[in-house]
Amino acid sequence: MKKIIGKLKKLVFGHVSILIVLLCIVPLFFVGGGLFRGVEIEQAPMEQEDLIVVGVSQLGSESGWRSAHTLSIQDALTKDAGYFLILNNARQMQENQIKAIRGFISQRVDYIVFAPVIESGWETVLREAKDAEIPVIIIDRMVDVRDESLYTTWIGTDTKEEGKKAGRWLERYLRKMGRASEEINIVVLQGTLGSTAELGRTKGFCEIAEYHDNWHILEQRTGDFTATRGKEVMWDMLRRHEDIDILVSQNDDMTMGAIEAMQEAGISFGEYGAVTVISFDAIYDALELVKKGWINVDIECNPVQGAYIDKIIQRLERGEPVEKSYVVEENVFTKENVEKFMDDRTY
Ligand code: GYE
Repeated sequence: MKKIIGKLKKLVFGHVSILIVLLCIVPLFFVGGGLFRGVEIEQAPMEQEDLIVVGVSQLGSESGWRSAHTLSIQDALTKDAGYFLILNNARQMQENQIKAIRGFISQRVDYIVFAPVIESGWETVLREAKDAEIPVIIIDRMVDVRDESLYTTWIGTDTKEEGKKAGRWLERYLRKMGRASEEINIVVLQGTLGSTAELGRTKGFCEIAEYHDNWHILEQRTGDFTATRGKEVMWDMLRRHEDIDILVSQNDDMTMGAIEAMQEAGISFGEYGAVTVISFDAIYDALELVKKGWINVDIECNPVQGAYIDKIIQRLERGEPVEKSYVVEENVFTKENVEKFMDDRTY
């Protein structure tokens, strides 16, 4: 009998202890998942030790340009090229980017790469990365920090120059049309406020506009770089301003939204229309509209930055010095030159 009771005890306590262990372990899984809920950071498996682990925080997926940018990173940082890529989408939220970067630091990745949604507010997290001795490569947009040693290098575009190109194109265009001394009403659809692309393009265009007393910027408003917001804001601007001559739209997605708004409102635009359209990015779909004469000019912004990241990491791996910034090349497209560039455009 004693033996039987003993066996029963073992069985019951054996199960109870398994249960206790399970009760302790299972919540840990949930907590672990919860730490990065909404940020979804992939763990680098142990067997990837011979690969270079790169944590990339992409700011979102708001535009065609952004998709091309993300793709170029994925194309460059492949396993075949020796990388283990952890890619995180911050969905336009700085706090998600900060969480992702902290996650990369705690995983001790080899490099942190990130495209900051806006310029301000990065000091603390960048200092954490520096203290952890993880090199940081900033891509696309810039950060506004006093201490430049908080990042290793930056790869991006000269967005202020892009804004100036738009202004200079408009000067030439108005001269060509014999309208250089007419009163010209301009509306501007801005990108995400406080982002390098918005700040640079706004500043660059305004610098040229300042030389012309007859250029009137009626309104500048953000459409957050998306087609939906671009359409909504354009609708509202058309309702409130009767005589818009020029639309400056800081990316192609907003331009496409604004075009829809103008079509619905019965306003003509483009080469033969009332509203001259100036756009930025030059993604394939927009170049088609340049070819059709719907967009008068598209100022290129080059999203193909993945190969630069690879080159820089390889240099750093060999212990070679890198520049503090790399600016990618860009063009200006109008109906006259657009066709010869379209064949090679993959985005
Ligand atoms: O122009 C826009 C995107 O930061 C340069 O962000 C980039 C901009 C690009 O959403 O389409």
